[in-house]
Amino acid sequence: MRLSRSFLPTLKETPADAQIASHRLMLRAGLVRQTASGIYAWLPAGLRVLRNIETIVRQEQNRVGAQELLMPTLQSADLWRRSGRYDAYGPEMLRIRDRHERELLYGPTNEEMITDLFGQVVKSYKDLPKALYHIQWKFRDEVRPRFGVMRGREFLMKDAYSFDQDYASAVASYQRMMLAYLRTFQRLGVRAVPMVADTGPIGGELSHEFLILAPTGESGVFYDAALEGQDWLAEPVDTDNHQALASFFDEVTSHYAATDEKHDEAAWDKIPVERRREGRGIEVGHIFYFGDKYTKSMDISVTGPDGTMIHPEMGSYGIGVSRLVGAIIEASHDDAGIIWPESIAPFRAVIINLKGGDEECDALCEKLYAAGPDALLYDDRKDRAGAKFADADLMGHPWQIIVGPRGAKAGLVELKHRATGERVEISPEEALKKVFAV
Ligand code: 5CA
Repeated sequence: MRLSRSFLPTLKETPADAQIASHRLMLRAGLVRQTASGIYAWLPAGLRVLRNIETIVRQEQNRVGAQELLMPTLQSADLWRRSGRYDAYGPEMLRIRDRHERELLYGPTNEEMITDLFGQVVKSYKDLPKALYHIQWKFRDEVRPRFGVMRGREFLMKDAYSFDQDYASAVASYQRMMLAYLRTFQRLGVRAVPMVADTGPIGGELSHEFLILAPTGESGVFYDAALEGQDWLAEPVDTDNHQALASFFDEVTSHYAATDEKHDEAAWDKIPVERRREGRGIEVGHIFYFGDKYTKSMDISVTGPDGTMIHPEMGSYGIGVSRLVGAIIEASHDDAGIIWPESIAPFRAVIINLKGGDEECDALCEKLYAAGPDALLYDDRKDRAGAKFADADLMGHPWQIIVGPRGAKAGLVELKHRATGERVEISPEEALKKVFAV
């Protein structure tokens, strides 16, 4: 994309109402604009980040056998009356009436709808297990929407739901999702630590939250350093093997990790001092096992192995896709701007033309731009070099390909790495190869 023709409105000034770095940077880098309290429009660069996150989330969900579908944002109140949650959910639920005075709501989550859909289709234990997910906008009328997309009212969530014939199989589904989450967050370029959690309005007895460490996080976190540095991508776990899943799960959960709500001083004191890690964290994912809470209350059953009817055991598994954009920036930025992990950057590189109008600079930039893929941005604006550098740092592209008159004469460009600040002078072909041949 050419910056001169794009809709990527960067701001020099710091927006007055944004309290934390990620919110300021998301506005300044032109990723989002607020349209109403806690509701945001995603501008082209922001949307590219969301889509990149979705792709990784999707691949890792598919990898553990979850199937994607798409449920609507609007749901009928009657569906929620069946589980008893319509009245219990409280003022966070946005309730709507249509022209026939029928009661609807904007979905804050989808346990009821997926349970109903499941019940319409699956009639026997032989069709279990099943795991289904979608990536859809949710609405929760938060009392205090704040920190931009981090605590919005409308937000994008990946929510998955598992159905199993018994406890052992349901626990394996839960463990499979935990692995998928650890792999997902690692691929997104961040460390998210799973911590024992409360279940809140979703209910159930087993639950973990995944927290990204950042000083502005809403929760205090305490964890054992043994949880750092584990490589979930390099160590494949056979997710069809309950034994292998259980030992993976036991390994992860054997190390202490808790938010302030669940913190246990006695257990903490037993961890060697040099391994204690304390800080703040942002919740980017939350997984729940709640047995037959919904299948029972909504009267959904399937034929069991001995011919009697059973209520399948369920779990639900959320990832805050739009919140992740803010959380990742919170964990990865400096004074100059965003430092995108390569896997989700809206653009992988920007070509910075230091002297627009110079025949050799223009020709070299055009040649580079024509040879690059869609993820190559070209700053062809008639601006000063300083302004282009500042915008490139602000927008956080992992690589900057800098083209100046001296280099252009010699057939060379400067390649700058945003995260480390390292610069090398190389040929345009080598620069493209280095940036895009991953
Ligand atoms: N049904 C379950 C799991 S599918 C559920 O709704 N879980 S949740 O309430 O924990 O939400 C899942 C994730 O959505 C959270 O971990 C968080 O990352 C994200 N989220 C929740 N509320 C908001 C909000 N107001 N703004 C942005 N993201 C949010």
